[in-house]
Amino acid sequence: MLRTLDFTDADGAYRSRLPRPNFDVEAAVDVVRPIVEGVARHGEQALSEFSQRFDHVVPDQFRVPADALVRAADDLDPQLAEAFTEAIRRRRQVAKALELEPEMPAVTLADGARVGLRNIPVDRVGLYVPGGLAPLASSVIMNVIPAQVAGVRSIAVASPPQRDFGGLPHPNILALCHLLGVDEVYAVGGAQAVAMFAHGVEGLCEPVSLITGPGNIYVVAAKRLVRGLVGIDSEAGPTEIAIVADDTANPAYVAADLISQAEHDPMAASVLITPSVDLADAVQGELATQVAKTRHRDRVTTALTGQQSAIVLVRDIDQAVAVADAYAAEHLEIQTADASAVAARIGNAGAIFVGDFSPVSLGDYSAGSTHVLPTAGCACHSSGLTVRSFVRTVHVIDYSRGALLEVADGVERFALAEDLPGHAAAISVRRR
Ligand code: HSO
Ligand code: ZN
Repeated sequence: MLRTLDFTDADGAYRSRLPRPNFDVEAAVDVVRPIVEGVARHGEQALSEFSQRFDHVVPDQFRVPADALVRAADDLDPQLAEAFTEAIRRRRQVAKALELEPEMPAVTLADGARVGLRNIPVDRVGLYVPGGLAPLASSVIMNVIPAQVAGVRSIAVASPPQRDFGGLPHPNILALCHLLGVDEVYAVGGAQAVAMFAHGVEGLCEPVSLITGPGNIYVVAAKRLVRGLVGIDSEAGPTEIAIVADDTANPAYVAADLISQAEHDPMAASVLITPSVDLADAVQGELATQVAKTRHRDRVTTALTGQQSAIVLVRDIDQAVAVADAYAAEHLEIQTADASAVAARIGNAGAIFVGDFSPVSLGDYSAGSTHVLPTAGCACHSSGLTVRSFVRTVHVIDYSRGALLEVADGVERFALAEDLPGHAAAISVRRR
């Protein structure tokens, strides 16, 4: 089912030889520009028009009423509510224990010369939760918790109105907002939601400073358009999984995990990197059996047979690590002998899932880690969404007169070397 790429004779230049989906954000930017401008100019009237056109329903009110949030939480199946609560608890524990940077004391460079760092949370953020092929309620947890732990004062959530739910976002999304204590929720989807957050809509929604959260190509394109006016998290493309596995791996696990991410999107990428031809054959066999039984077999098949998915045959685990680093997967699983040691050698990945019992599906919901992760190779320069994503680090410079005079000659010389005498004067005026 997966095509095979034989890298056993290849040395380097892996990145350009590895498959990627065709995801043309620039083309989508032209499509969303009138939507973003429409919302910026005409506010709610434009939201109604685009809701009708893209979501085929116009909510009675774009702001979800408080009682709808409470009702959604009350109506939750108790066992699902328990699963939500446990996922929240674990994600919050990791965010507080590992991602919240303690404020360090300022450094004293000389008598009276101090430089410190202050972590200041972004004041107001807009979090987008997709509807689309499957409304991803878990994304509420992954966006809201790091923002809350960072200390963001004002959090707004937007998710597309659903015709089947009377123009409200999916009830699980509303229930999770309520469980997390978020009461500013909008039934607004896609590029319109990004525009609403970035520009604000009079009488409805104040503009935000930062927009995060995954979405389809139009959401990504809209974020690219408003970037600068507001901050955005990294641009998320179709989801991807890479698995480094050897002949100790269980082919049924490997196949199930490849299918799990292919289930998201016909453009999703599933890549197996292995030195074992036997494992590759066994995984192909498992895929044939498991795909036939899976509910979303059409889009899974499209994703697995697409040019973006493959089995990459390598010489050994060393080469597997090099290829995995070149791919810089959003999700990288290691199913090999001594998986921790192999994982420790990985330089580029959004998240690393170690061993047979840490599948990506666990991380999607309840591992405690984030599932908002860099795609398309961006893991070589970007991180997933954590508390840090919601904090700015501000240098605080506090010098006395004496401490300034100690470096004054150097600063003035430096400024004159850049032909900026005004800069030098701002020092020399303090000599008198
Ligand atoms: N695997 C997706 C996140 C997700 N999966 C949400 C299920 N629900 C991108 O990391
Ligand atoms: Zn997933």
